[in-house]
Amino acid sequence: MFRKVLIANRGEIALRVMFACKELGIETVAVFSEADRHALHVRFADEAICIGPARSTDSYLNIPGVISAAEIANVDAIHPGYGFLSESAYFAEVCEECGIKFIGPPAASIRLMGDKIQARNEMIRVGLPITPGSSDSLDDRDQALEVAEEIGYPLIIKATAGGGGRGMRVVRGRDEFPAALDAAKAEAFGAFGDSGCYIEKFIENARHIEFQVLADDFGNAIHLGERECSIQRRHQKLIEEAPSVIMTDELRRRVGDEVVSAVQNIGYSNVGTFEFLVDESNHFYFIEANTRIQVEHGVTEIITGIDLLRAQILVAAGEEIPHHQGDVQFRGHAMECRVNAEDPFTHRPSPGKITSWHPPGGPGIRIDTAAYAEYEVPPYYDSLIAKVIAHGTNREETLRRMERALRTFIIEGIKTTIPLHLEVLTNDQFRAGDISTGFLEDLIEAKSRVVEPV
Ligand code: MV4
Repeated sequence: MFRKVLIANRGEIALRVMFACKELGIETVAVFSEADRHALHVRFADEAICIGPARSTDSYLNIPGVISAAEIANVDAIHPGYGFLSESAYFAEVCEECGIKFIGPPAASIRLMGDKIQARNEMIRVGLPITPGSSDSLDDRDQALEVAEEIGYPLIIKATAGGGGRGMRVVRGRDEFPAALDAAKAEAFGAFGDSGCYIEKFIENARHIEFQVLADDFGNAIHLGERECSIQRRHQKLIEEAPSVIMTDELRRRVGDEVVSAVQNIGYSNVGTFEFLVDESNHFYFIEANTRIQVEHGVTEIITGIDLLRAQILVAAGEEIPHHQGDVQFRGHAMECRVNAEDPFTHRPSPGKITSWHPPGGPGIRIDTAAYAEYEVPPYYDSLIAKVIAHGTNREETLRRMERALRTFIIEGIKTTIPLHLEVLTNDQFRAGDISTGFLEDLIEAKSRVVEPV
């Protein structure tokens, strides 16, 4: 087992990793930027090392800085959390070359999944159902149009290096295609330094459902069921829940087994998420895989009773998965609302001092946060300030607990997304489970039409 772990992250996930380490008897080392001097991850770690100025490119993303801190503190391993360096195959390689264990999948798996075309082709090879689409980068314009005609409209152009929605264009007919391709390529180049794009058939009114997997270095792999993540806005998830209302035990077993077999086939280890689009006939289509612990992992922890961070650290330390598929049970219902420091309806960031802070508790409520009263939310990073995770025996009870928790969550001094969450939670369509990826944007648009202009 590791003696000492460096946590290359900040905010609530740095605390979540730290809690798992403490419970395993592992010493922790925090790294922090000049803007995070008063952050809780700095206060709660056994050691803390400043690695640079506020801008994340100068601190949390600075590989030589993070590695130097790891060398100075003499750690055995680095946990990257999510975001920042968590999906950098290069960083994972640098860690290994320095004799530091990267707590995540093998660098080769990160690199494979980071290239969305390669990931698609590999999933076709191992037999996972996938959206119809192109198997090569669309470099030649005439050839690209031919491929588009073959796949048919509507289609969606995505960036090979993308994920999370950047550089995407929906195309509804032949005449729109050339301009959309040029725009997608330019956007992809700007965002990723790589203009590579590919095409998929566009799935209308899709749900976004993902499967959590856990695998070790001995070829053991299990799935921990699905999370429904259709409530998103600008490709940012707002609410996640498990189980999905469309899921049956039969369907979960079938898709879960397919994912597990794919994971074993590609030699994946550690935690991972396989994202699917699900059409109106409940057909699953793989779209991409995430090779990190995700923001919404807590929803799965609650319904399975499995500590994903603990399991992740154990398998990285060379142990076998501490669970068998047959032992995994799905109990009750869980839902997470991401509370961000931003204007709930314009989406504008709202950094600043939290003047008043009282997080909810009580039956079935878990709060993952690194904020506190008088804390100053810095403007430099992601605006997530708390995750409210509700648990109940069924969806109805979970919804009631979530609503109660959000209505008694006192946060003053900054704007938060709580009013938007309440709008969703009290919506009849949402309460009926009738959701798809377009739901939130439609709701916000409908609302902006009835509210008088200011
Ligand atoms: C899609 C899709 C429909 N068909 N792919 C992928 C990343 C995720 N954040 C959004 N993604 C989508 N991929 C196929 N083949 C629909 C979405 C999608 C979406 C697309 C355009 C505009 C808004 C969207 C909101 C959610 C999902």
